[in-house]
Amino acid sequence: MARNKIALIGAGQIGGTLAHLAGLKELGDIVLFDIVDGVPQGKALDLAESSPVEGFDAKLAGASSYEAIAGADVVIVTAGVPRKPGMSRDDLLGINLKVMEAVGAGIKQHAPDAFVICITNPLDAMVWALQKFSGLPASKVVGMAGVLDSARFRYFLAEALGVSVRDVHAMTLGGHGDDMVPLVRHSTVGGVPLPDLVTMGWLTQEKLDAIVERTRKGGGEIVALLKTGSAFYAPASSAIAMAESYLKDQKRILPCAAYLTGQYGVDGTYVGVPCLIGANGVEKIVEVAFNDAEKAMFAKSLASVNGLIDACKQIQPAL
Ligand code: TXD
Repeated sequence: MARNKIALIGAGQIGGTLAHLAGLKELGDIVLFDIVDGVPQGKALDLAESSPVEGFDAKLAGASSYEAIAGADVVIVTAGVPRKPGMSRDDLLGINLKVMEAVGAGIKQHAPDAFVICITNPLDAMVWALQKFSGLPASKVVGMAGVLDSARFRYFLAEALGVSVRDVHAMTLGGHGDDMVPLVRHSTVGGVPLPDLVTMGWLTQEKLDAIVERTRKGGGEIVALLKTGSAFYAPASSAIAMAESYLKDQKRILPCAAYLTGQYGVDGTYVGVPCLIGANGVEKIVEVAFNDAEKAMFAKSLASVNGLIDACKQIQPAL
């Protein structure tokens, strides 16, 4: 059986890390595409030269033309400009919307059967625009944010409690912004919900509140430390988990920005919700029962996403 093909649009910090992980995990042959000539070719060659040492078989190629992504099974999009210190995700909107238009056209023409994962910020608006520009079915176009935000939440909890990250399950839904929705009641350590851990004295309410707040601001914390650019290792790992669930039909339930058609009382918007990812793309959207406080947080986050989508429509009335 022929190997799968993974096309990475954008060969920057995340794109390069995606290629590295996809190679190490032998997910398929890899094409790195970027508008900056030389960078995708250089990264592809460097990674290919690591393959004999690491012991993985994959063809790696760099490209500056969309023909190279032809027939891709998975396309992961990081093309665009990342945040700089002091810059909000929304500042990126105008620049990256134009990038999505070009990328959407490239995917439509050369990889219309692919499962497309968008990472470019502002995430929820960019994945919405990419689906429109590409014309692919909404079940095949998802955004990566929830896996990353949940991973940050999980890591902070594991660190605070001194337990393995493997035993911490946590979920962050809503838009990928500072008003994202970390779901405390639905997150567990060793199967025990977080509020019960507070009752049991494992964690104080203050510490839990601080972790929730740190999770919301997790992206900014890294931006402030790095000073140039934003997080890339954990974002790449997160998108690879989504790609792997699709390619191997794992049917994992992962929080992704997905197109809602009535679920959660929302229609026609992309926002972070738990999705079952299998060979058909988003096969199911899980509707978590919210209490009033969670409903209010989700509504606030959704309003921010809708604001960004409206801003896209202003810039591009055709959308
Ligand atoms: O959770 C999440 N979704 C995110 C999103 C977490 C972290 C970072 N997030 C966003 O991902 C970030 O705000 C950016 O919008 C993207 C990519 O981040 P990365 O750190 O990889 O940015 P780089 O290193 O600047 O890489 C972007 C590449 C760069 O090489 C550009 O030359 C290229 O994109 N680029 C393009 N490639 C193809 N086509 C076009 N038009 C294009 N424009 C720029």
